[in-house]
Amino acid sequence: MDNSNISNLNSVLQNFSILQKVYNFDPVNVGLINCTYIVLELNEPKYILQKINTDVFKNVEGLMHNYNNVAKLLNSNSSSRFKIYNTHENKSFYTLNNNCWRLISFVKNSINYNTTSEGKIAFEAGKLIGNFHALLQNENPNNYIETIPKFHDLQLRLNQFEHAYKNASLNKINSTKDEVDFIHETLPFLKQLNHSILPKRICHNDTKLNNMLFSKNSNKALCLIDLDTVMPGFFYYDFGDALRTLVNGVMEDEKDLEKISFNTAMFEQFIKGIKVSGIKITKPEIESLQYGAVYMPFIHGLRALTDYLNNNIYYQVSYENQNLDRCKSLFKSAELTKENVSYMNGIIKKELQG
Ligand code: GN1
Ligand code: MG
Repeated sequence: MDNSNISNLNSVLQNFSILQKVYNFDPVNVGLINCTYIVLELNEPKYILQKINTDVFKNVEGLMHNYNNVAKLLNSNSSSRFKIYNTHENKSFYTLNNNCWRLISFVKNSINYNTTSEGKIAFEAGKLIGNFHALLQNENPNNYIETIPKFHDLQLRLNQFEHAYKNASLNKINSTKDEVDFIHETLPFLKQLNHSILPKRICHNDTKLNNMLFSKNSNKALCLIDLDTVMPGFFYYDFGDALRTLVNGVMEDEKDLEKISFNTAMFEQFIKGIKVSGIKITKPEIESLQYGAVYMPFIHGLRALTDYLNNNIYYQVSYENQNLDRCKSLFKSAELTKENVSYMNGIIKKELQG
């Protein structure tokens, strides 16, 4: 990072109530929306500084309202606390030229993973998702703001896809024939779910593996990070989003589709982790889990495809066709998961419907 960037980031930090000194920064490049930096004090990670993408998160007040609500609850019940630092004006974010910045503490001795094949991590991840929902199960969804309306709504994402498809270049349309076929083949399965019998819960809505922190020493799950999309939703969102990143064994833009798997051992560990957590889910919720396992890689693939057709206006990409690669890989995950629906149902019934 060059000196002028370091100096700009230090000027941002001067607006927060922390010890004023010259810090160093380590950019985190895995997020697709916000810009994230680890703030280093003498090479030790001390804070996480983030520039919130206000094109995506238009209501930052609402986002921080949800964020603070959940952080308060989580911090009162977990050993791995993280602190949100306020500005000198006692606000939870700092605004400069239409940019909003947020500062939180770095959780000590923590590590996160982009992929894993360790059963213990899948088990811990299941426990973490279950515990997160157990803590939030009495929250009133009306006290939370839907900062991105219909974030995981199938019909909204289909409408956005169709709009992009109509306006896309012939080249792009020709390069996405297999993906479009896959959408049509999978929709009848996805449209089966009856949402009217599912309770609305406060969900994290972005529970991929690299949003979970584990202890560096013991690999025990510590906490979920990236609370930006905490909003009302359905349990199967968080279930399916975590599961996809535990069973497929690859990053979501993996080009070699042969490497993508549905790892049943990881699936079983994840379910066992949910079972031992404190969460109580209803029978219709249990029945929605196999659906969520397919739905989440599908919906992310669909959104990536839409952004590819729109010439990458939403996600940050590091090369031109990255969104198409993400779509292909996520659709492959959805396809393999769908082939395992009866298998998943057997395990889910045995473990969770006692
Ligand atoms: C985005 O920026 P990041 O990685 O936290 C996206 C999620 C996707 C994810 C794909 C607000 O999250 O829905 O799952 O990319 N967040 C938003 O890895 O669109
Ligand atoms: Mg996120």
